[in-house]
Formats: sequence, C-alpha cells, structure tokens
Amino acid sequence: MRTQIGIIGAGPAGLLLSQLLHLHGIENVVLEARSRQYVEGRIRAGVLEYDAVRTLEEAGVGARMNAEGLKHFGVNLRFRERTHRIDFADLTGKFVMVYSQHDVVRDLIAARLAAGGTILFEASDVRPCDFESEHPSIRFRHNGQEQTLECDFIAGCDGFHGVCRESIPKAELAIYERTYPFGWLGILADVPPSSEELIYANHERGFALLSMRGRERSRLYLQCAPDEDPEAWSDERIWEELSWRFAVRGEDWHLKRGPITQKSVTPMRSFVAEPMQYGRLFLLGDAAHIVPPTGAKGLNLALADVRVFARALDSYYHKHDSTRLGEYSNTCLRRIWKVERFSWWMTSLLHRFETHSAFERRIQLAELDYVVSSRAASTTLAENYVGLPLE
Ligand code: FAS
Ligand code: PHB
Repeated sequence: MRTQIGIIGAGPAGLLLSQLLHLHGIENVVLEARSRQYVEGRIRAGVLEYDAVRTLEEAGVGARMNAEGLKHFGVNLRFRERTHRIDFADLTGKFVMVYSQHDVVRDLIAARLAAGGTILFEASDVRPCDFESEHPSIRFRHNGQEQTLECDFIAGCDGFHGVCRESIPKAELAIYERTYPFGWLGILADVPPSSEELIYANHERGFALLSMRGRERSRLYLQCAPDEDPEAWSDERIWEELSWRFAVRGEDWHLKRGPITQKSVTPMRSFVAEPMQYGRLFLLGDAAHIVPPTGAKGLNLALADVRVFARALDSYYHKHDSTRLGEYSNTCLRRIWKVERFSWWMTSLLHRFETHSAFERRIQLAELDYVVSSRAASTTLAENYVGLPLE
C-alpha cells in the first residue's frame, strides 16, 4: 500500500487530521488498533473551545455539533457554599460548546467514510518504520495479513499509551511530567443536569465537577485517590458524596439524582514530550502531551496540533515550502505550555491537597476569592477557558 500521510490512531487527532488532509487533496490512510464500535463508544471529554468549534465547522463536521451541542457563555465556581459565575460573553465575547468527544469522533468517522476515506480498524502490531529516512513506512497486521504502508510522513496520533512516542530514541526526547496525588471518579447518569452550566466545586471533602451530555444526561466527577476502585462506590455513596461537595447556602438548588450508567477513574497527570517530531514522524495530541482534565483542554490541544500540522503539510505539498513542517514542534509547544500552565493552575486551585498546611488552604481559598471578585482575574480564567488564540 502507498499514501502520502500514514496516520496511526483514529481518535480526535487522527480523524480530524485525515479529514483536513482530504479537504486539502492530500492522500492519507488511518490505522486504528480498536474496532469502530469501541472508538465511537469511548466516553471522554465534553467541552470544545471557541476555536475548536470553528475548526470542526471548517472541516465540514459542524452540523450535528451545532444542532445538538450546548453553547455555554459562562462557568460556575463554587466554594465556601457560594456560587460565582465567570461570564465568558462579558469578559471575552466568546463561548464554549458542550458536545462530547465521542460525538466528534462519530461525526469525523462518518465524514471520512462518506468521502471514501480509508480507516483500517482493528489493525494490530502497528510499527512506524524508517522515519529517519525519506521513505518511512508503517508495518501492521490487518485481517490476518502482514502489510506495509509506504508514505511520505507518519502522523503519531496514537495517544499517551501508543507506539509512536515510544519509537523515538529516548535520547532524542526531553520528558516533562507531574503526577497528581488524586484522580477523578467520573460518572454518566440518566438524569437531567442540575445546572444550566458547569459547576466546579472546591470543598473541604474534595473537588467535584458537574457537567452534562445534552439536556437529558449528567456527567459528574469527584476527586478520589489515584488508584480508587470505582466498584467500591455504590450509586448511593456517589450521590451522597457529590451532594456534600456541591452543598450551597442561600440558593434554591439541589443535586438531582438518577441511575448511574457508567463510572470510571481517570488518573491525573501533566506531561509533555519535546520535540514533537523526529525525522518524518510527527506526534500529535495525547501522543505528545497530557493535561489534567480540570481545564477541559486535552481534546482541544489535540485539535490545535492538527491545525498546525495540516497547514504545514499543505505548504509542503502545494507551495513546496517545508518551513512550517520544520517549525511544527516549536509552533505547537509555545501554546501547549501555556495550556499546560492553565490546566495545572485550575487543578491546583480547585482540589484538596492532603499535604496542604492550614496556611496553604487559606491561600487557595483567597485565590478563589480573588478570581471571582477581580475583573482582571476573572478575565484571565475566562480567556484561557474559552481558548487562547491559535498560532
Ligand atoms: P486518543 O487517545 O483519543 O486516540 C488515540 C487512538 O489511537 C485511540 O483510538 C487508540 O485506540 C489508538 N491507538 C493507540 N495505540 C495504537 C497503535 N499502536 N496502533 C493503532 N492505533 C493505536 N480531555 C478533556 O478535555 N476533558 C475530559 O474530561 C477528558 N477525560 C478523559 C478521560 C480519559 C479516561 C482519558 C484517557 C482522557 C480524557 N481526556 C479528557 C483527554 C482526552 O480527551 C484526550 O485529550 C483526547 O482523547 C486526545 O485525543 P488523541 O490525541 O486523538 O488521542
Ligand atoms: C466533561 O464534560 O467531561 C468535562 C467538562 C469539563 C472538564 C472536564 C470534563 O474540565
């Protein structure tokens, strides 16, 4: 087999890249380890930045998002049993779109297949090869047959646990990481959300987040131990703990309960691998970086990398200019580190740290107080949350 761009991974990064390259007339093939059903059913992120919405519209996959997604013009911080709204419209003139990652993935797969795109699901033993040469290739097994995809460039969109980053010689990569002393127990529940907009709660018992999947289903998270066993949490125990953490005074508000249909624990880490390219192998999305989900940035960072890489390939093939390709990693990293900082800051601001002294706990609450009482500080949070300008 031969193509121009071999893409490893059919998550949001790989699929959006495939779609944008198709629109630029650049041939590509996507190799995905899992089945289509698995990839389309994986519950993950839920918030799209303002520019990510634009990017998906430009990619021709914005129709269902705009019909079914929820535009949010603000977000709420809850602490000391009081709720404070950060007004995106007033502070930035922008919004975020609550539309789940698995819906984005479904829309992109549908668009690619409708356009005759090639996505090989359930490909196994996928290995990027010869990417230090000008003739890279990807070896893999599919339908029981060993195959080779020859290409000009390889896009490593295979996530944090993928094969691409691991294929780069360790001496060539600088790794920056931080592991947090907690995780998130996430649930999906068949009950309408108890708030029109997201609520991030900082409580003595720990962090909690109220989000949603449309108007009929709730998505909620609570801070837990990093190795928490979700099966140790009955529905009753989850709803009780969430009710504690979202407790509020002087507001006619209560947390609606309903059947929990999915629960899982996500570990929390910050991670960046530099550079994001080696020879003709390029890393995009979680393959290169991870953020704690507190700032709702993981998916959005992946989509931003794709925009940079697709534009660089467009210049290479259609203007015979490889400058952008050579600058891909530096261009992405400038914005990635600002988003890593914001995700770290939101995590530090909202979670309970057992190592915190009484003084540090007071400083954390004072910072929350400052954020919600200063227009300048609220604007800082708002402009990061709706999304920093793309390169
Ligand atoms: P992905 O991991 O989505 O996709 C990589 C793809 O490559 C997968 O389909 C995988 O099967 C495939 N693959 C892996 N190895 C392969 C191989 N060797 N060969 C072929 N294919 C291979 N972000 C948020 O903003 N908010 C959240 O609430 C949030 N929650 C998350 C919960 C969990 C459990 C996880 C793991 C992540 C969460 N994230 C969240 C981050 C998440 O949304 C990622 O940022 C996003 O999926 C990144 O997209 P990709 O880079 O495409 O990687
Ligand atoms: C989600 O809806 O899954 C979500 C929203 C905001 C976050 C993290 C997750 O910060």
